[in-house]
Amino acid sequence: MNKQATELIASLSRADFGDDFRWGCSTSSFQIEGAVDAAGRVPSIWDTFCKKPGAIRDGSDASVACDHFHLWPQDLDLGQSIGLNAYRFSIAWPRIFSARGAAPNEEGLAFYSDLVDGMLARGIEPWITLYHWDLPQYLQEQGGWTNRDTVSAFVEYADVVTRRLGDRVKHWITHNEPWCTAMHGNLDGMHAPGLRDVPTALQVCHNVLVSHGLAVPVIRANVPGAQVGIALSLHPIKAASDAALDLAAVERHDAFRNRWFLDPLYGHGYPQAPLDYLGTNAPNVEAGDMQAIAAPTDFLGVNYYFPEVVRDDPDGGFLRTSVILPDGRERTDFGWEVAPGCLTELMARIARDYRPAAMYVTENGSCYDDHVGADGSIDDRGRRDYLVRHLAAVRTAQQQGVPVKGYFAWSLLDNFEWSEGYLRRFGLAYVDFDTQRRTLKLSGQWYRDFLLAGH
Ligand code: IFM
Repeated sequence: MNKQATELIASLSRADFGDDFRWGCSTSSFQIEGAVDAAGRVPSIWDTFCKKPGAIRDGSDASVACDHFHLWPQDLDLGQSIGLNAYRFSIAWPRIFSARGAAPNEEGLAFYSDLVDGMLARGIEPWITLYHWDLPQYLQEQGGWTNRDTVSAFVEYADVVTRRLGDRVKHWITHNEPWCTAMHGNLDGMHAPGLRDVPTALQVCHNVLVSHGLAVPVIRANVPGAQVGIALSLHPIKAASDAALDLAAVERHDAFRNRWFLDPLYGHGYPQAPLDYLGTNAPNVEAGDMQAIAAPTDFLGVNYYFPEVVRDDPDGGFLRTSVILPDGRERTDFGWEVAPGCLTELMARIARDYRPAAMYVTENGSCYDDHVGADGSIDDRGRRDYLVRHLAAVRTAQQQGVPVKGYFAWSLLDNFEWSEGYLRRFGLAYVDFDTQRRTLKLSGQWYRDFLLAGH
């Protein structure tokens, strides 16, 4: 057991975080729902991508996943048993609109309406993400996020969903991790739709941000008392060495990885340096776009997993940087560095540079290769320690005056981890994908005991 974690377990208390702190878990529609053909759902870009040979490492797809579409009552019971007071999930756009211009699908809306009622009945506050990567395939066929009509389609989708659920759901996240939507989807091809093209990736990124900005006032108009935000994947960037070239590489990498999103969202426009070296690859920005992107929000969602270490590299793409994996660092079984202090540092920096009214850790979690013991238990103390240490990092940020008001662990359940298929487990509950049995791991039991003890 990690010595630091042992000491933290003894000293950390839920009460320290304040009475109105949100204690949650996060999930996303495509990763858990399954039932891809049920109740009028049409294919998403991820259903298509999964069919591409070699796209998913274990050759799997999410047609069943955790079968949450059918098993949601027991999943909400699980969340309630852990003591969650909030739960972040996403809506599958292909369940709501079956074609461009079609009427909203009542069966899809009813599914989410029942899910929301199920949360409220269990004392769990629903937090909705509108876009967690499952774009309807019919929109990709007209150019996906490169087509401005997809921006309009998103705003219409946000309008319909918030009209229907806004009487009960007050917390709305427009997009999850636009960096991944744009760059994994269109630059490195790791995610759907699997493209590798710099201008496409940059235009997707811009249009996604515009769609966020245009949706914000629509959500506010439909939802009395709405709290609206966006969830960004953010990484503190560290230099591979003290060499001046590597320090400059940090600036370039950070400007694109983090500031490319934070700066325009908080009204500063895109950082100039990346615009300069992007040259003709820079996105087409229409009049009014930057004002739209800077629509005031109520909170920032911070998805934090690990820092990145970079070095100067003339062959390292348009950023001329390479991400390296230094030896001797503590890592999860996915190879991601474990660096809780970087979460404190990241939130303090955001508070200082952008002054969001509130911040929530909307995702944080770890992937370890779990083993089911002879007695059926899962002793995932690596994940438990990761959780404890990152909660302590959040508390430290709070003590420094950072307005962090909630923590959502990724994830409630093991699920479909995108291009890794089912090879990577992040859940606080273990899912046996043959039987769909859920078993709370040691980490989930610790979270439960921590939450219930302080209540
Ligand atoms: O599973 C993903 C999630 O969908 C988005 N954020 C990172 C998680 C772990 O990779």
